[in-house]
Formats: sequence, C-alpha cells, structure tokens
Amino acid sequence: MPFPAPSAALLGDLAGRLGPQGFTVDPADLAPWLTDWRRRVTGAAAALVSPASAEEAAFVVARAAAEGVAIVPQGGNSSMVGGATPAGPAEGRALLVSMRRMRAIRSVSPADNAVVAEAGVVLADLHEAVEAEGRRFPLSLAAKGNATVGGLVSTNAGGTQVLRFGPMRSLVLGLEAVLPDGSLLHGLAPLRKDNRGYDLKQLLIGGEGTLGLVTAATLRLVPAFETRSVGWIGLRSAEDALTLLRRLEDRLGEAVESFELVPAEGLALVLRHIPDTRAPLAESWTWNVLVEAVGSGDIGERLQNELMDAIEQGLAGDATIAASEAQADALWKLRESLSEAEARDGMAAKHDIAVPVADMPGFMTRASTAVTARFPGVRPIAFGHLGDGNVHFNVRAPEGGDDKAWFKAQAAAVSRFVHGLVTESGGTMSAEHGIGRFKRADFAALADPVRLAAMRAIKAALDPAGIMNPGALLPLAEDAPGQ
Ligand code: 2HG
Ligand code: ZN
Repeated sequence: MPFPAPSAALLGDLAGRLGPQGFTVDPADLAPWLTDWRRRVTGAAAALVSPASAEEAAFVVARAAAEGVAIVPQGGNSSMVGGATPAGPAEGRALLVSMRRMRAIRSVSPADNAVVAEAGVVLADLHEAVEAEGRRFPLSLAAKGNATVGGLVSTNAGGTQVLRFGPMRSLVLGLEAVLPDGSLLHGLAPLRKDNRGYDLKQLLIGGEGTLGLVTAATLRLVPAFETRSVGWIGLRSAEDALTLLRRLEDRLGEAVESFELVPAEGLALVLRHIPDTRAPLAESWTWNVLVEAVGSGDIGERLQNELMDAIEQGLAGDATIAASEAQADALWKLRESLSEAEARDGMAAKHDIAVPVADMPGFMTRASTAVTARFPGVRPIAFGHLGDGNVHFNVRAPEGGDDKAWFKAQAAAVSRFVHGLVTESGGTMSAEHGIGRFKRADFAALADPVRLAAMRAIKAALDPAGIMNPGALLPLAEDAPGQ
C-alpha cells in the first residue's frame, strides 16, 4: 500500500504545536535515529517528531491519520530486530515519532507497589527512581542505559529476571496509549484485577507499535531485597546446567532470580574484546552459568553450600561466589557484554529462540549439528536465558573469511534454516526481541496461518489504513506468497 508524504499543511501544524524542541526536518537531527542499533539498516523519514505529552502525541497521530501518513514510533533505538527504523513501505514518507522527551516518572506508589512512567523513561533511570522509594522494578537487560519504557512495553521485552518475574507482559498493570485514529486510551489505574473483557493493554504489549503509540505505563514493583549473591559456575554440559537450576529452585525457592548460560567460546569472546574483564574460574569449562540469588542475610551462604554440594557430586565442575558488590558487577559484566563482544568479533546471523525448557539442551546440540552440516564452517554460539527456555542461538560467520560478504550472501538462508528447526521443535523464532523488520519474512513464512489471519484481523480493526509502524511485525504482500 503506498503511503502519502505528509503535506506542507500537516508539517506546518506539527511544527506549530510541538515547537522547535519537538519537530525537525533537518537531516542532521534525523541522522542518528535512522540506523538501527545493530547498524544493519538505514531508513529515511519525512520528519522527526518528539511529543512532550500524551496530548501532543495524540495530536500527532490524529493529524497523521487524517492524511493516511505513516508513523514509526521509536524509544531508545536499541531494537535487535529493526523494529523502530523507518525503512520499508513508508520509507522517506513516514513521521519518525520519538518518545524520548516524555521521560517523567509521574508517580511511585509503594502502597500500590506501582510506578507510572512515561514512554521515554530509560530503564536504568526507572530502576534508580524506584530504588529511592525502597522498591525494585524487576526487569533488567544489557541495553538498560538506552532502552525506554515504551519500547520495553511494545516489544514485551524479557531480559535476565524473567525466570522469577516474567517478561513485560506480567509487569504492566496499566497503559496509556494513542490508538491509530488519534484517540487517547486512558488505562493507568494500578489494578491487579480487571475483568471487563478483552485486555487491550495486552494487545499493545508486544504489538511493536503496530496497534498504537504507548505514552505511559503503570508498572508492577516488588520489595527491595536485603542482599544478593552472584555466583559463576563451570559445567560440563547444558543438561547439567538445567539439572542444577531445578535443584537450586527446589532448595532455595524463589530466591533464584537469574540463571544465565554462557558457553566457553562466548566467555572467550568477552575476554578478548571487552576491556577490564578476566576469567572467573581457573579452568575453561564447556558451559558456564551466572546465577543470582536474592534474599535475607544468609542467602550467600546457602548458595555457596548448594554449589559445593553440586561440585562434590560431580554436577558442577567449579564455582566461585562474588565476595563484594564490585565482584558481582564484574561477573554480570561478563554476561552482559556477550552481545557486544560477539558484534566486535564479526558478523553473525542472530536468533532469539525459545523451545520448551526441558528440550533446550537437546535442541542446542541438534541445531548446532544440523546448521554446521548444512552451512560448513559456520560457528554457532548459544547463550542466554536457559531457565526461560530462551537462548540466543547465533550463527557466526566462518573463521578467516570476509564476514560481511558471508552475511550478505548467507545470513538469510541460515536464519530461515534455524527458524525452521525451532518451529519443528514446537518453539518460537522470537522469544524476547520481537519480529521487527528483520524477522518479518521468516515469521510470514513459518507462522501458523491461523495465527497470522487473527493478527491481521486485529490490525485491520484497529488500524485499517495500516499507518502504525508499517513493515514491522506483520507480513507484507512480498514476504510469503500464498500466506
Ligand atoms: C542478551 O540476552 C540480549 O544479551 C542480546 O538479548 C542477545 O545479542 C544477542 O543475540
Ligand atoms: Zn537476551
């Protein structure tokens, strides 16, 4: 569907209402926001529009809708899947709507265990603000210095505490959002129960901006913890890692908040490329796990006893527990730098996949064997959120060659192959990053047609002109003939 360019009258109206802080067509202002975080695609937009309030955001969408002009929403521009880049069907004609000026924390209510944060609030700032009130927002990820509330909601982000608290879907109590016709949906009440039929906020969560523009969210908080204990464990197999997780859960219960898997080659990449890092254990182990347990004063001792038991019984090879917050941060840095270290090393076809947890060790072995047989020389590397059944099963370019040429020629075929294996295993080709623009074609080709048809029907009902984030998530006609 061809999208019109915004008329001079529309641009004039937006400039008038939003002022110089909120509206620009200067290419130098737009440039930093036109390329995705992974630097894989550069788009173009007619203007960069930055509303400072929900009312301004509603004005922008209403005026765009009246002309059928497309809108690409953007938060921290840290999408792993090109979800916020104005490339594709409306390229050069869309309004790039940045939510970064909406960065107020409207309220923190310890009594409700809830915070109301605007869409442009950066995750790290949110953490700080609620900590000052003796509470925690229990979702964290490596991009916390950039990722914003609106983007986290719209992608149903996951991260390293999903094991205990779930993804964004389970942490959003309410939303305020502009629907595609420009009307403002008010739903910020911090209700724990609300049975008035369809849960509209859940459509917007993970909707990738295709059903509306999130302007603020009410998020669930949990009590601050007394102490945390962070351990690093060396293991011989991923099966052992899963056995250890279940055992720690049996014995320490909900204290186990993170259980992150790091393969030997991943740790080696971090040590090679990231300054101020050092190997946590004397020997190199095929698999490593970072575990974080939180609780009262004795949690460190309890975790240590469990890990010693596991080593004595041969379940774990070696382990260390951080003796200070600085050491805990250093262990987390090893885990959180994986993505960056991998990127510095060269190109990789990236896959954010999930299968049933019990099958994950088996899947990683099957998929590694299959992908290296089909594409000789490639180097699979799987890391991440084992306890959620979600790993980043990335496939690195063969060693020594021109990795950019390889990526151009091979990455799409590798990804289709890996996503096919995941689908055969009853899994998902997007566990926490979304579909965005990069995975749309595979989603179109591999998803159950019934699911796709229902999604299209919802989209058509709420956004009949298709102006919200065209090219993200929903299949386009060119993606998969016949679907
Ligand atoms: C992580 O878990 C992120 O570190 C990034 O989700 C994953 O770079 C990746 O593949
Ligand atoms: Zn991840």
